[in-house]
Amino acid sequence: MRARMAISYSGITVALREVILRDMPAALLASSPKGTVPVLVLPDGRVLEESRDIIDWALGTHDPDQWQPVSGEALHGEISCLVDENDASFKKHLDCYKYAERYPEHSADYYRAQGELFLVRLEQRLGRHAWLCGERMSVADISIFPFVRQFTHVDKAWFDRATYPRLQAWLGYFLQSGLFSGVMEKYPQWHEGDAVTLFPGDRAGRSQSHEQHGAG
Ligand SMILES: N[C@@H](CCC(=O)N[C@@H](CS)C(=O)NCC(=O)O)C(=O)O
Repeated sequence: MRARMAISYSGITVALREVILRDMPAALLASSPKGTVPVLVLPDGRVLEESRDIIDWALGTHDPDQWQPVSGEALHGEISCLVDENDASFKKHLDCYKYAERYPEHSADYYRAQGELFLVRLEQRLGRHAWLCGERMSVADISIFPFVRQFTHVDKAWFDRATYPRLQAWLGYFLQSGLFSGVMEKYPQWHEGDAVTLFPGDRAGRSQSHEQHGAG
């Protein structure tokens, strides 16, 4: 989701190949044997296999609202650290909480409490400034939002009752945004020989076109 949000925001059009994870197409595995999505194949043959690399590439191509601070700024390091923490520990707790039956060493409540340590930090950050890393939206907000969304969806009633007013408002902003609804559109599974599907939508006049494999 975050790679698609960054591509959509940057105004680049890619050829989208929707993948069902249990039915990985040979073409995807030929480009990226590690068999995860998203994968972006660039016209020069480079293959980006991590969503963060795709985001960096998209913002490096066009970043109209400067989501990515200039390299070398202290903010750059702060954003990287926060997203690293999201991708490592918070994502691990999210997976355990979401699929608690697969991790019977602890209860779902335990995993939720572990994940909440990160939510508390996000809430505190939003108390200090309007967005996670400052007064403007940054790549940190975009990179972390999909995971917070998943976490809160495990037990939405719980999250609605919980006292994270700023995080709830922050999440609500994204859920109502055109950026989010634009990436939630469903696409049919891609098969070899299919006509090209453009993402995001068919935009006349776009000149850049790359190939992206993604799961919905
Ligand atoms: N580090 C990767 C993680 C991507 C990831 O976990 N993708 C999931 C789908 S959202 C996947 O491909 N899972 C298939 C698998 O691990 O077998 C990234 O952010 O690009």
